[in-house]
Amino acid sequence: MDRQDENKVMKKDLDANDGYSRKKFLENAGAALLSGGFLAGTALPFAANAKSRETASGAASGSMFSVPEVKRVAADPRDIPGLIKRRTSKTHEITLESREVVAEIEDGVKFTYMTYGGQVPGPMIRVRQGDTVKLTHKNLSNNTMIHNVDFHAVYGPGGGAEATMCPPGQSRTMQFQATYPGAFIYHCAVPRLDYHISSGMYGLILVEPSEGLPDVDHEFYFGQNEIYTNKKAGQKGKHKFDTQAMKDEIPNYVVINGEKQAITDNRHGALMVKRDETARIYFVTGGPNVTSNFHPIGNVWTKSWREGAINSNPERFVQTCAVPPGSCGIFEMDFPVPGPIKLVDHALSRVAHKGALAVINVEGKERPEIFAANL
Ligand SMILES: [Cu+2]
Repeated sequence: MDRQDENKVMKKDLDANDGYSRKKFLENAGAALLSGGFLAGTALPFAANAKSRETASGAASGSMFSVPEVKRVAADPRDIPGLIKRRTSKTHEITLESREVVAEIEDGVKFTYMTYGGQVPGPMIRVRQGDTVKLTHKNLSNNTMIHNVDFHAVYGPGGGAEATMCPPGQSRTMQFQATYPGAFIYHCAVPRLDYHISSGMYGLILVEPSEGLPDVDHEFYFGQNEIYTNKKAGQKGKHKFDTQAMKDEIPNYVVINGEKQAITDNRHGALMVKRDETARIYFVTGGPNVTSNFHPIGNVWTKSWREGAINSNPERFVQTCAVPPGSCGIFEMDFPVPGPIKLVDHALSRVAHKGALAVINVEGKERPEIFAANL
């Protein structure tokens, strides 16, 4: 693998400094967004927050705010930092940007996503057990809401939620040591956290064991969340978030990497591997409410670390692994025969009707002693 053993600086091209100050934001979006509840860590009345959000959304359609429209929020499963070969500790300086963007869930269906780094799931962060992370959360100035980050890899209040909370146009920095290994979710944890996570604000941090991980031919990164919108799945136009549907836990989309069938030939393209290669998959379920039953159709998880608990012995030859909201899984696969492998949530209505599908195409010669068709 030629990928670098470093986390990229997770700041992309969008220029945060559009001259829109926090003061203006407060004047226009309503100071309720920052009322004592948030920063004091007590529960903010949801009604008050919802009101301020409506104000903010209203402003978003005017000239003051410009939540940008982007072509894609689906994270590229291959776009992750490479294996850590280093056997000493280091300090990482990592910036996570909160970005609100409008994008399509499927063709013709627009939705206002909330993301880290403009992608769902957010950028995969990779460190070694014992490393220190200086983490800056930057809330872009053209966003409409307050955001933060709660890392399950952190010993500390709220996983850093309070320490990273800030309104649009501001950033905050915290530092933590990654003391225990595994794959862990990070997610937004403001009072309406379910709404923010459903809209895309979650990702995965991998803390490699201090001795490292074995080489594989490919590593892929996926995240699952469910989306609740106010129109039928597939109905063209702009969909708004449906809070009641979320409370009832009845999503109209369940997606892997943010969009319906994002990583398939129907949308951004399937992944390609060669016969006899190996792959390791890092999987995070954002939820906020729905457990993934992660299964590779036409294959099996040769090794499965439930909950991403990489220091445990893996289970072998697991068909379907539950990955609950707020957790992760690490899986390894072999590809002994050619053909498509469909990665699904095996609660299959979510595949047939709601979008939970990704595809790995295996290229190579048939191996009829293992599988033969048309006999
Ligand atoms: Cu948020």
